[in-house]
Amino acid sequence: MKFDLSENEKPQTGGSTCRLLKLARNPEMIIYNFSRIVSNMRKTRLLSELYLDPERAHEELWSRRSFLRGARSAAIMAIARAGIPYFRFMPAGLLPIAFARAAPEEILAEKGALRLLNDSPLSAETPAHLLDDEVTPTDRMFVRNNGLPPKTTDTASWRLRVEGESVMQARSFSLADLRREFETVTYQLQLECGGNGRNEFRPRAAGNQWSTGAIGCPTWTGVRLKDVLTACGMKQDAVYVAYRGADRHLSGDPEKLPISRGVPVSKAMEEESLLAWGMNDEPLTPHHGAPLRLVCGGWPGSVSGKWLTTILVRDRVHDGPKMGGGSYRVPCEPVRPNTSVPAEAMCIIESMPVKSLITAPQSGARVPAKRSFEVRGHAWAGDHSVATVETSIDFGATWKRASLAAPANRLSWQRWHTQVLMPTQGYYELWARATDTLGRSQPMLVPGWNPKGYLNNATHRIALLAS
Ligand SMILES: Nc1nc2c(c(=O)[nH]1)N[C@H]1C(S)=C(S)[C@@H](COP(=O)(O)O)O[C@H]1N2
Ligand SMILES: [Mo]
Repeated sequence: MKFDLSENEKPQTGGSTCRLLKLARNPEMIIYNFSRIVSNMRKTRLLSELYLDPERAHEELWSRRSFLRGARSAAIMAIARAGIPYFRFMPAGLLPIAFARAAPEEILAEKGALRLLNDSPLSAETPAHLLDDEVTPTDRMFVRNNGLPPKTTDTASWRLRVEGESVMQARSFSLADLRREFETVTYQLQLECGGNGRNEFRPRAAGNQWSTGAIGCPTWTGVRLKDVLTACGMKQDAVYVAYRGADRHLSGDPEKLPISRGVPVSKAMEEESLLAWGMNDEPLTPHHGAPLRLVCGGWPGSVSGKWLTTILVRDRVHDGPKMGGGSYRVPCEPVRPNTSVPAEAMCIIESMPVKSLITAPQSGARVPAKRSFEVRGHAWAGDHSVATVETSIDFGATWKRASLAAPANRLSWQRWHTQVLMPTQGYYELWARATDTLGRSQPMLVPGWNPKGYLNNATHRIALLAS
C-alpha cells in the first residue's frame, strides 16, 4: 500500500530533522505531528481498516517497515521513541491517543478531548480528569455506538411508536405530542457502559478496551417512560419494556438492528426512567441519540436506547439483538478465568456496581509534599446511593474518609472531596474506594472475570509525584 505525504500535509513535519528532534522535547508537538500524519493517512486508507487488525495497525504505524519512510520517517520515529518514555512497553495494537484527531470530523469538533477507541462504530471515552464537572458537559460525555447513527434525525417528523404484545393500545407520538401530553421533567442521571474498565481484565476480554472513561452524568430532559406506558396501558402479562432505534447495522443490512435491549417493567416504571430529548438543557446531539432516547440511569448504558423509534411492551424477557448470549450478561455464578460459559448460565446485568473516580488532580500530576491539597471525584452505585468514599496514599494500608455530597436526585453520581497530605517527596499512588448503602465496597483488584469483561469496579488509582 502507498502513503503519500504530500507537501501541504506536513507543515509541522516540514522542517529539518534537527528541528524535529528539538520538538521531541515537547510532547504536545509530538502528538500534533502524529495527528497531521494520521489525518493525511486517512485520505489513503480508512482508519477503521486499521482497527480491524490491531496487530497490523501497530506494524504499519510503528515498525521500521511502516508507512513513515525515509528520512522524515526516521526523524518521526526518533521523536516517538524519545518523547514517549515507555515507548518500548506500548502494547501491539495500541493506537496513540493522537489518533483521536483523525476521527470523524463531526465528532471531533464536538469531542476533541476524548480518547477514541474505535471510529466505526464510534466509541470514545473521557479521561478521568476531564470528568471533574459536577454535571458532565456534553462534549465530555463518552460515546458508544453499536452501529451507524441514522442519517436523518428530524425532530419535527420523528415518531415514537409504543407497541408490543403486552400493550393495551398501541400508539404513535410525535415529540410535540409527548411534550403536550406529559409532564416534562429533568434529572441528572449517570450513564455507564457495562464494559467500562474492560481493559483491566486478564485474560483479555474482547470488545472496546474502555479504561475508566465510559461514564458520565449529564442532565436529561424529557417525559417519564412511566407516564407514556400508563397512557397506552399495559396488560397484566407485561414483563419487559424494550426499545428499537433508528441506527443502522454495520453490515448495511437494513433488516438488522445493531442493538435492541430493554428493562423489566419495574425499572421502566421508575420516576427517573425517561424518554429524553434534551441533554444539559440543549437538544440531544446526533451521537447521543437525537432527537429522542431512553435513559434508565444506574443500569448498563446499553439499556438507554438512542434514536428511539419504538418502545415495545413485551410479555417475556426481550429477545432483541444483544439481549442474549454473552451480551451484557455475566456468569450467574463466579467462574475461573477463561471459562467458556453456556448461555443458560449467564445472567442479564441489571443495576451497576458501586464505583468511584478521582477527577482531580490528574494522574501524573506534581503535588506539593508536606502540604495538603484537594482531591476530588465522583462516586455512584447503580440503583443505590453511595454511603462513604475513602482515599488511601499507602496502597490501601490506611484509609481516610472523604466528604461526600448527596446526589442531585436518585441515580445521579455524588461529588466527594478531601484534603490529602503527602508526608515526603516521591511517587505516590492515590486510591479511592466507595461503599454503597448496602455495605458493598469496591474491590482493590479487578473483580470476577467474565467472558465479555463487564462490571469492573476496582478502585481507581492515580499516580502523583510529591515534590
Ligand atoms: N440505538 C442505540 N442505542 C444505544 C446504543 C446503540 O448502539 N444504539 N448503544 C448503547 C450503549 S452500549 C451505551 S453504553 C449507551 C451510550 O450512550 P452515549 O453514547 O450517549 O454515551 O447507549 C446505548 N444505546
Ligand atoms: Mo455500552
